[in-house]
Amino acid sequence: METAKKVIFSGVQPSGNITLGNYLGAIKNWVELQKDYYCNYAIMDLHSITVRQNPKELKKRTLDLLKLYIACGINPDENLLFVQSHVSAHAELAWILNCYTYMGELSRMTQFKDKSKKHSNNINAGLFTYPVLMAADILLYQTDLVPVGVDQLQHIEIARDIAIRFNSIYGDVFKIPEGFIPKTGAKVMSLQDPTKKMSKSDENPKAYISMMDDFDSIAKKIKSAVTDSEGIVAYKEGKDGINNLMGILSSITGESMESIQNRYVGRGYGEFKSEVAEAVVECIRPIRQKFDELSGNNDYLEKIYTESAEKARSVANRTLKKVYKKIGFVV
Ligand code: ATP
Ligand code: LTN
Repeated sequence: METAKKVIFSGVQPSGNITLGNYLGAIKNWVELQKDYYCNYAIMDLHSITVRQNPKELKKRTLDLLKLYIACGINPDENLLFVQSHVSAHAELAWILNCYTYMGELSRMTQFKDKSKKHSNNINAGLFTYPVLMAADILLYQTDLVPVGVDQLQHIEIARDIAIRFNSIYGDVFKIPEGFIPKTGAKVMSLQDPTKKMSKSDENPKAYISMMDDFDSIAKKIKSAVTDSEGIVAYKEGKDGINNLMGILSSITGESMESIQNRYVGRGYGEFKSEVAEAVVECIRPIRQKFDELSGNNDYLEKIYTESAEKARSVANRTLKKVYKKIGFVV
Protein backbone atom coordinates (compact mmCIF):
# COMPACT_ATOMS: atom_id res chain seq x y z
CA MET A 1 0.00 0.00 0.00
CA GLU A 2 1.26 3.48 -0.81
CA THR A 3 -0.48 4.85 2.23
CA ALA A 4 1.06 5.69 5.58
CA LYS A 5 -2.27 5.01 7.27
CA LYS A 6 -2.97 1.56 8.59
CA VAL A 7 -5.62 -0.50 6.82
CA ILE A 8 -9.03 -1.69 7.96
CA PHE A 9 -11.22 -4.30 6.30
CA SER A 10 -14.67 -5.28 7.47
CA GLY A 11 -18.11 -6.08 6.12
CA VAL A 12 -21.64 -7.22 6.79
CA GLN A 13 -23.62 -9.83 4.86
CA PRO A 14 -26.75 -8.64 3.04
CA SER A 15 -28.62 -11.55 4.63
CA GLY A 16 -31.33 -9.46 6.26
CA ASN A 17 -32.04 -5.97 7.48
CA ILE A 18 -29.19 -4.97 9.71
CA THR A 19 -29.86 -5.02 13.40
CA LEU A 20 -28.94 -2.89 16.34
CA GLY A 21 -26.39 -5.65 17.08
CA ASN A 22 -24.65 -5.14 13.73
CA TYR A 23 -24.64 -1.40 14.32
CA LEU A 24 -23.37 -1.36 17.91
CA GLY A 25 -21.04 -4.34 17.44
CA ALA A 26 -19.45 -3.32 14.17
CA ILE A 27 -20.61 -0.34 12.11
CA LYS A 28 -20.54 2.24 14.93
CA ASN A 29 -16.86 1.41 15.41
CA TRP A 30 -16.16 1.69 11.69
CA VAL A 31 -17.47 5.23 11.81
CA GLU A 32 -15.15 6.10 14.67
CA LEU A 33 -12.10 4.43 13.11
CA GLN A 34 -12.41 6.01 9.67
CA LYS A 35 -10.46 9.12 10.73
CA ASP A 36 -7.29 7.21 11.45
CA TYR A 37 -7.31 4.33 8.98
CA TYR A 38 -7.54 3.60 5.30
CA CYS A 39 -10.86 1.75 5.37
CA ASN A 40 -12.38 -0.91 3.12
CA TYR A 41 -15.99 -1.71 3.98
CA ALA A 42 -17.56 -4.31 1.76
CA ILE A 43 -21.00 -5.87 1.41
CA MET A 44 -20.36 -9.58 1.76
CA ASP A 45 -22.73 -11.01 -0.86
CA LEU A 46 -20.57 -14.06 -1.59
CA HIS A 47 -20.79 -15.02 2.08
CA SER A 48 -24.52 -14.46 2.23
CA ILE A 49 -25.32 -17.24 -0.27
CA THR A 50 -24.03 -19.89 2.14
CA VAL A 51 -27.66 -19.65 3.25
CA ARG A 52 -30.37 -19.58 0.54
CA GLN A 53 -31.32 -16.04 -0.48
CA ASN A 54 -34.20 -14.77 -2.54
CA PRO A 55 -32.55 -13.10 -5.61
CA LYS A 56 -34.77 -10.03 -5.66
CA GLU A 57 -34.38 -9.46 -1.95
CA LEU A 58 -30.63 -10.03 -2.08
CA LYS A 59 -30.28 -7.34 -4.70
CA LYS A 60 -32.37 -4.87 -2.72
CA ARG A 61 -30.59 -5.62 0.54
CA THR A 62 -27.20 -5.13 -1.07
CA LEU A 63 -28.09 -1.58 -2.07
CA ASP A 64 -29.86 -0.95 1.23
CA LEU A 65 -26.73 -1.99 3.07
CA LEU A 66 -24.63 0.43 1.06
CA LYS A 67 -27.12 3.17 1.91
CA LEU A 68 -26.96 2.19 5.56
CA TYR A 69 -23.16 2.30 5.64
CA ILE A 70 -23.34 5.87 4.38
CA ALA A 71 -26.34 6.78 6.56
CA CYS A 72 -24.48 5.52 9.64
CA GLY A 73 -21.74 8.04 8.93
CA ILE A 74 -19.15 6.33 6.73
CA ASN A 75 -17.78 8.84 4.30
CA PRO A 76 -17.77 7.37 0.77
CA ASP A 77 -15.28 9.99 -0.42
CA GLU A 78 -12.59 8.81 1.94
CA ASN A 79 -13.22 5.08 2.25
CA LEU A 80 -13.86 2.25 -0.17
CA LEU A 81 -17.44 0.98 -0.04
CA PHE A 82 -17.91 -1.88 -2.44
CA VAL A 83 -19.64 -5.17 -3.16
CA GLN A 84 -17.52 -8.27 -2.48
CA SER A 85 -18.52 -10.08 -5.70
CA HIS A 86 -17.35 -7.09 -7.78
CA VAL A 87 -13.75 -7.87 -6.86
CA SER A 88 -13.10 -11.34 -8.22
CA ALA A 89 -9.81 -11.65 -6.35
CA HIS A 90 -11.82 -12.54 -3.21
CA ALA A 91 -13.10 -15.77 -4.73
CA GLU A 92 -9.75 -16.48 -6.41
CA LEU A 93 -7.66 -16.11 -3.27
CA ALA A 94 -10.25 -18.08 -1.31
CA TRP A 95 -9.67 -21.08 -3.60
CA ILE A 96 -5.96 -20.91 -3.02
CA LEU A 97 -6.28 -20.52 0.74
CA ASN A 98 -8.63 -23.53 0.78
CA CYS A 99 -5.57 -25.55 -0.10
CA TYR A 100 -3.75 -24.22 2.97
CA THR A 101 -6.59 -24.77 5.46
CA TYR A 102 -7.35 -28.02 7.27
CA MET A 103 -10.74 -29.70 7.56
CA GLY A 104 -10.04 -30.11 11.28
CA GLU A 105 -9.65 -26.41 11.95
CA LEU A 106 -12.79 -25.55 9.96
CA SER A 107 -14.87 -28.13 11.79
CA ARG A 108 -14.13 -26.37 15.09
CA MET A 109 -15.85 -23.14 14.00
CA THR A 110 -18.87 -22.42 16.18
CA GLN A 111 -20.65 -20.43 13.44
CA PHE A 112 -20.49 -23.51 11.19
CA LYS A 113 -21.88 -25.71 13.96
CA ASP A 114 -24.69 -23.23 14.74
CA LYS A 115 -25.64 -22.63 11.12
CA SER A 116 -25.57 -26.35 10.24
CA LYS A 117 -28.05 -26.94 13.03
CA LYS A 118 -30.24 -24.09 11.88
CA HIS A 119 -30.11 -25.02 8.18
CA SER A 120 -29.87 -28.80 8.47
CA ASN A 121 -31.34 -29.26 4.96
CA ASN A 122 -28.55 -27.22 3.36
CA ILE A 123 -25.17 -27.91 4.97
CA ASN A 124 -23.24 -26.89 1.87
CA ALA A 125 -19.48 -26.80 1.33
CA GLY A 126 -19.57 -22.98 1.23
CA LEU A 127 -20.90 -22.88 4.77
CA PHE A 128 -17.94 -25.01 5.80
CA THR A 129 -15.29 -22.99 3.97
CA TYR A 130 -16.89 -19.62 4.87
CA PRO A 131 -13.92 -18.64 7.11
CA VAL A 132 -11.48 -19.22 4.23
CA LEU A 133 -13.31 -16.69 2.06
CA MET A 134 -13.28 -14.34 5.03
CA ALA A 135 -9.51 -14.84 5.38
CA ALA A 136 -9.14 -13.98 1.68
CA ASP A 137 -11.22 -10.79 2.16
CA ILE A 138 -8.97 -9.63 4.93
CA LEU A 139 -5.58 -10.73 3.63
CA LEU A 140 -6.00 -9.28 0.11
CA TYR A 141 -5.81 -5.74 1.48
CA GLN A 142 -2.81 -6.29 3.80
CA THR A 143 -5.19 -5.41 6.60
CA ASP A 144 -4.00 -4.30 10.03
CA LEU A 145 -7.33 -4.18 11.84
CA VAL A 146 -10.70 -5.95 11.51
CA PRO A 147 -13.45 -4.26 13.55
CA VAL A 148 -16.18 -6.85 14.25
CA GLY A 149 -18.48 -8.13 16.99
CA VAL A 150 -17.23 -10.79 19.37
CA ASP A 151 -18.87 -13.65 17.40
CA GLN A 152 -16.35 -13.15 14.56
CA LEU A 153 -13.18 -13.41 16.66
CA GLN A 154 -12.80 -17.11 15.94
CA HIS A 155 -12.85 -16.37 12.20
CA ILE A 156 -10.16 -13.72 12.58
CA GLU A 157 -8.05 -16.17 14.53
CA ILE A 158 -8.23 -18.71 11.69
CA ALA A 159 -7.42 -15.95 9.14
CA ARG A 160 -4.29 -15.21 11.17
CA ASP A 161 -3.38 -18.90 11.35
CA ILE A 162 -3.76 -19.30 7.58
CA ALA A 163 -1.66 -16.17 6.93
CA ILE A 164 1.08 -17.28 9.31
CA ARG A 165 1.11 -20.75 7.70
CA PHE A 166 1.33 -19.30 4.19
CA ASN A 167 4.05 -16.81 5.18
CA SER A 168 6.07 -19.54 6.84
CA ILE A 169 6.21 -21.43 3.52
CA TYR A 170 6.63 -18.53 1.07
CA GLY A 171 8.03 -15.58 3.06
CA ASP A 172 6.31 -12.33 3.96
CA VAL A 173 3.25 -12.30 1.70
CA PHE A 174 0.44 -11.34 4.05
CA LYS A 175 0.19 -8.83 6.87
CA ILE A 176 -1.09 -10.57 10.03
CA PRO A 177 -4.38 -8.84 10.98
CA GLU A 178 -5.75 -8.08 14.45
CA GLY A 179 -9.40 -8.12 15.50
CA PHE A 180 -10.94 -5.03 17.06
CA ILE A 181 -13.89 -5.41 19.42
CA PRO A 182 -15.85 -2.55 20.98
CA LYS A 183 -15.84 -2.15 24.79
CA THR A 184 -19.63 -2.19 24.92
CA GLY A 185 -22.05 -3.61 22.36
CA ALA A 186 -19.65 -6.35 21.21
CA LYS A 187 -22.41 -8.91 21.67
CA VAL A 188 -25.94 -7.59 21.71
CA MET A 189 -28.28 -10.39 22.75
CA SER A 190 -31.69 -11.46 21.46
CA LEU A 191 -34.55 -9.59 23.14
CA GLN A 192 -36.55 -12.83 23.39
CA ASP A 193 -33.75 -15.16 24.50
CA PRO A 194 -30.97 -13.06 25.99
CA THR A 195 -28.61 -16.05 26.14
CA LYS A 196 -28.44 -15.99 22.30
CA LYS A 197 -26.92 -13.27 20.14
CA MET A 198 -29.25 -10.88 18.34
CA SER A 199 -29.25 -12.06 14.74
CA LYS A 200 -30.76 -10.49 11.62
CA SER A 201 -31.86 -13.90 10.39
CA ASP A 202 -33.81 -14.87 13.55
CA GLU A 203 -37.28 -16.20 12.62
CA ASN A 204 -38.85 -14.17 15.40
CA PRO A 205 -38.73 -10.45 14.51
CA LYS A 206 -39.41 -9.59 18.18
CA ALA A 207 -35.96 -10.94 18.98
CA TYR A 208 -34.11 -8.22 17.10
CA ILE A 209 -34.30 -4.53 16.39
CA SER A 210 -33.84 -3.81 12.75
CA MET A 211 -32.49 -0.43 11.69
CA MET A 212 -35.53 -0.45 9.35
CA ASP A 213 -38.19 -1.00 12.03
CA ASP A 214 -40.72 1.74 12.58
CA PHE A 215 -40.13 3.62 15.81
CA ASP A 216 -43.29 2.37 17.53
CA SER A 217 -42.39 -1.24 17.03
CA ILE A 218 -38.84 -0.60 18.28
CA ALA A 219 -40.30 0.77 21.51
CA LYS A 220 -42.74 -2.17 21.74
CA LYS A 221 -39.99 -4.73 21.19
CA ILE A 222 -37.87 -3.24 23.96
CA LYS A 223 -40.80 -3.00 26.33
CA SER A 224 -41.59 -6.68 25.75
CA ALA A 225 -37.95 -7.80 26.04
CA VAL A 226 -37.51 -10.84 28.28
CA THR A 227 -36.01 -9.91 31.68
CA ASP A 228 -36.35 -11.45 35.15
CA SER A 229 -38.68 -11.07 38.10
CA GLU A 230 -36.22 -9.46 40.51
CA GLY A 231 -37.13 -5.91 39.57
CA ILE A 232 -33.64 -4.51 40.22
CA VAL A 233 -31.69 -2.78 37.45
CA ALA A 234 -28.22 -4.17 38.08
CA TYR A 235 -25.50 -5.76 35.98
CA LYS A 236 -25.18 -9.23 37.47
CA GLU A 237 -24.66 -12.82 36.44
CA GLY A 238 -27.94 -14.54 35.63
CA LYS A 239 -29.68 -11.27 34.70
CA ASP A 240 -29.05 -11.70 30.96
CA GLY A 241 -32.03 -9.65 29.80
CA ILE A 242 -31.29 -6.64 32.03
CA ASN A 243 -27.53 -6.90 31.36
CA ASN A 244 -28.30 -6.77 27.65
CA LEU A 245 -30.53 -3.69 27.93
CA MET A 246 -27.95 -1.97 30.14
CA GLY A 247 -25.27 -2.83 27.57
CA ILE A 248 -27.35 -1.36 24.76
CA LEU A 249 -27.96 1.87 26.72
CA SER A 250 -24.33 2.17 27.73
CA SER A 251 -23.13 1.56 24.19
CA ILE A 252 -25.42 4.28 22.82
CA THR A 253 -24.96 6.95 25.49
CA GLY A 254 -21.47 6.12 26.77
CA GLU A 255 -22.75 6.02 30.36
CA SER A 256 -21.08 3.38 32.57
CA MET A 257 -23.02 0.37 33.86
CA GLU A 258 -22.34 1.55 37.40
CA SER A 259 -23.87 4.94 36.78
CA ILE A 260 -26.97 3.40 35.15
CA GLN A 261 -27.32 1.06 38.11
CA ASN A 262 -27.03 3.95 40.60
CA ARG A 263 -29.63 6.03 38.79
CA TYR A 264 -32.10 3.17 38.93
CA VAL A 265 -31.93 2.33 42.63
CA GLY A 266 -35.53 1.97 43.77
CA ARG A 267 -36.97 2.35 40.25
CA GLY A 268 -38.57 -0.44 38.21
CA TYR A 269 -38.06 -2.12 34.84
CA GLY A 270 -40.92 -0.16 33.22
CA GLU A 271 -39.13 3.17 33.54
CA PHE A 272 -35.80 1.63 32.59
CA LYS A 273 -37.18 0.03 29.44
CA SER A 274 -38.76 3.35 28.42
CA GLU A 275 -35.39 5.06 28.70
CA VAL A 276 -33.67 2.33 26.67
CA ALA A 277 -36.41 2.48 24.02
CA GLU A 278 -36.05 6.25 23.71
CA ALA A 279 -32.26 6.04 23.46
CA VAL A 280 -32.49 3.41 20.71
CA VAL A 281 -35.10 5.37 18.73
CA GLU A 282 -33.06 8.59 18.99
CA CYS A 283 -29.94 6.71 17.90
CA ILE A 284 -31.68 5.27 14.83
CA ARG A 285 -33.71 8.37 13.88
CA PRO A 286 -30.93 10.39 12.16
CA ILE A 287 -29.62 7.26 10.43
CA ARG A 288 -33.06 6.56 9.00
CA GLN A 289 -33.44 10.13 7.87
CA LYS A 290 -30.16 9.97 5.98
CA PHE A 291 -31.12 6.54 4.60
CA ASP A 292 -34.39 7.93 3.24
CA GLU A 293 -32.56 10.84 1.64
CA LEU A 294 -30.33 8.39 -0.22
CA SER A 295 -33.27 6.39 -1.53
CA GLY A 296 -34.02 7.08 -5.16
CA ASN A 297 -30.43 8.20 -5.63
CA ASN A 298 -29.30 5.06 -7.40
CA ASP A 299 -26.88 6.79 -9.78
CA TYR A 300 -24.97 8.17 -6.83
CA LEU A 301 -24.85 4.75 -5.17
CA GLU A 302 -23.74 3.08 -8.38
CA LYS A 303 -20.93 5.60 -8.75
CA ILE A 304 -19.72 4.83 -5.23
CA TYR A 305 -19.67 1.07 -5.54
CA THR A 306 -18.24 1.11 -9.07
CA GLU A 307 -15.39 3.49 -8.31
CA SER A 308 -14.61 1.83 -5.00
CA ALA A 309 -14.51 -1.63 -6.59
CA GLU A 310 -12.11 -0.39 -9.21
CA LYS A 311 -9.71 0.89 -6.56
CA ALA A 312 -10.18 -2.21 -4.42
CA ARG A 313 -9.44 -4.42 -7.44
CA SER A 314 -6.12 -2.77 -7.99
CA VAL A 315 -4.97 -3.34 -4.39
CA ALA A 316 -6.39 -6.86 -4.23
CA ASN A 317 -4.89 -7.94 -7.55
CA ARG A 318 -1.47 -6.83 -6.41
CA THR A 319 -1.63 -9.24 -3.47
CA LEU A 320 -3.13 -11.98 -5.62
CA LYS A 321 -0.36 -11.66 -8.18
CA LYS A 322 2.25 -11.90 -5.46
CA VAL A 323 0.58 -15.08 -4.20
CA TYR A 324 0.47 -16.59 -7.71
CA LYS A 325 4.18 -15.89 -8.19
CA LYS A 326 5.15 -17.36 -4.83
CA ILE A 327 3.18 -20.53 -5.49
CA GLY A 328 4.80 -21.00 -8.87
CA PHE A 329 1.92 -20.16 -11.21
CA VAL A 330 2.97 -18.68 -14.54
CA VAL A 331 1.91 -15.02 -14.36
P1 ATP B 1 -26.82 -13.62 10.20
O1 ATP B 1 -27.95 -13.58 11.19
O2 ATP B 1 -27.26 -13.61 8.79
O3 ATP B 1 -25.81 -14.66 10.52
P2 ATP B 1 -25.60 -11.46 11.65
O4 ATP B 1 -26.70 -10.59 12.17
O5 ATP B 1 -24.91 -12.34 12.60
O6 ATP B 1 -26.09 -12.25 10.37
P3 ATP B 1 -23.29 -10.61 10.12
O7 ATP B 1 -23.45 -10.06 8.77
O8 ATP B 1 -22.86 -12.01 10.25
O9 ATP B 1 -24.61 -10.43 10.96
O10 ATP B 1 -22.34 -9.67 10.99
C1 ATP B 1 -21.93 -8.37 10.65
C2 ATP B 1 -21.16 -7.75 11.78
O11 ATP B 1 -22.02 -7.51 12.88
C3 ATP B 1 -20.03 -8.62 12.33
O12 ATP B 1 -18.94 -7.80 12.66
C4 ATP B 1 -20.61 -9.23 13.56
O13 ATP B 1 -19.64 -9.56 14.52
C5 ATP B 1 -21.49 -8.10 14.06
N1 ATP B 1 -22.61 -8.61 14.83
C6 ATP B 1 -23.59 -9.45 14.38
N2 ATP B 1 -24.48 -9.68 15.36
C7 ATP B 1 -24.06 -8.98 16.45
C8 ATP B 1 -24.56 -8.83 17.78
N3 ATP B 1 -25.66 -9.44 18.16
N4 ATP B 1 -23.88 -8.04 18.63
C9 ATP B 1 -22.75 -7.42 18.24
N5 ATP B 1 -22.22 -7.52 17.01
C10 ATP B 1 -22.86 -8.29 16.12
N1 LTN C 1 -18.30 -13.15 8.58
C1 LTN C 1 -18.61 -11.78 8.83
C2 LTN C 1 -18.81 -10.98 7.57
C3 LTN C 1 -17.51 -10.89 6.91
C4 LTN C 1 -16.39 -10.17 7.36
C5 LTN C 1 -15.36 -10.43 6.40
C6 LTN C 1 -16.13 -9.35 8.45
C7 LTN C 1 -17.15 -11.54 5.78
N2 LTN C 1 -15.87 -11.25 5.46
C8 LTN C 1 -14.09 -9.88 6.54
C9 LTN C 1 -14.86 -8.82 8.56
C10 LTN C 1 -13.85 -9.08 7.63
C11 LTN C 1 -19.79 -11.73 9.66
O1 LTN C 1 -20.00 -10.73 10.19
N3 LTN C 1 -20.54 -12.77 9.77
